[in-house]
Amino acid sequence: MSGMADFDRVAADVRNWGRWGDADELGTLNLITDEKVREAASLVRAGKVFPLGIALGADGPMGMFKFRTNPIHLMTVDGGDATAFAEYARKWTGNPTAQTLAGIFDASRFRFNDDYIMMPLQAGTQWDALSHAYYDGQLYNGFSSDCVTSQGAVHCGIDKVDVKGIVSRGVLLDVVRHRGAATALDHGQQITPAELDQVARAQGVTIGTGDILLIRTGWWNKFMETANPGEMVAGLNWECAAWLHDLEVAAVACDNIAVEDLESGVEGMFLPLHCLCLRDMGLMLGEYWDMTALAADCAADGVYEFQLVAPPLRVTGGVGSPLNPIAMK
Ligand code: UVW
Repeated sequence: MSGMADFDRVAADVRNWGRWGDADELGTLNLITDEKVREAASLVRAGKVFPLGIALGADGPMGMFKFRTNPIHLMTVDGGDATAFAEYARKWTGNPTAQTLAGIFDASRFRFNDDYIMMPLQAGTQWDALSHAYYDGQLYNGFSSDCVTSQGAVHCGIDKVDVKGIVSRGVLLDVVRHRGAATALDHGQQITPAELDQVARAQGVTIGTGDILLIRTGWWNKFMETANPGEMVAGLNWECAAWLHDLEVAAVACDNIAVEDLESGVEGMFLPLHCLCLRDMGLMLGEYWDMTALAADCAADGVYEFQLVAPPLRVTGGVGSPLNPIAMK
């Protein structure tokens, strides 16, 4: 177990504050250059498309943290309304919504359905914005944490990264396959920088500046088997933050709940990798990315690089966003 002095030393080493200017809110996404985007596009060779987003619905993986529920999907107009309201306008008045629907259905053969989704922005496949986690009263680049209020994040919100897309070369590191695990990594043996280097070497893939790294732990596959949102599966240890910094990756995503292992590794600090990546490095974290089909294809053709298109929703002041990232080979 490391102590707070170790954490503070690493935090000082990896801190990117001021590197792209005092007003910067993009963080390591700055490492994605035009050339990187062109390189990523050149990786689409076979025409294969892999959506990485999980289904948004009541059966989702929320449950470990009681402050987050699974998405709630509600219909506001459906086939029942089409039947009920076709006659409504002739019989009843007094409900303007019903009158409007009745007017539409009565006037022509046109029918439609409408719906809502209500969900925490962290309830599915997501990006954590740079304002999602912090410590000591400061966000990435030194912005004061009180700029995030009930009205959203004035600085480092998910809307601030919109200009980047986000598109880059994606690289998958399949730790499940590397360890020969049946479904998911056993909890207890955290993923280390040395192991990630070994996985990359074994897969014959290099990691370059501006890449977005996808690391597979099998958490999602385990959850699909057990429906237990409290599944414990090994994640990245906190020292991976320095490794990500040295490799100059633009962002990192996992198929698990928090990217990092839920057993901290730093006495007195919960989710230290979150703090180092989001707050010190300005590096966004992706969680609950379903890499199953992509990993199977990479294992089959031996190609672990691809174009990754992963734009968040432009939620004004949001501290995260659901998305459906797409890998293309
Ligand atoms: C927290 O940081 C609390 O959660 P997440 O793992 O979703 O980023």
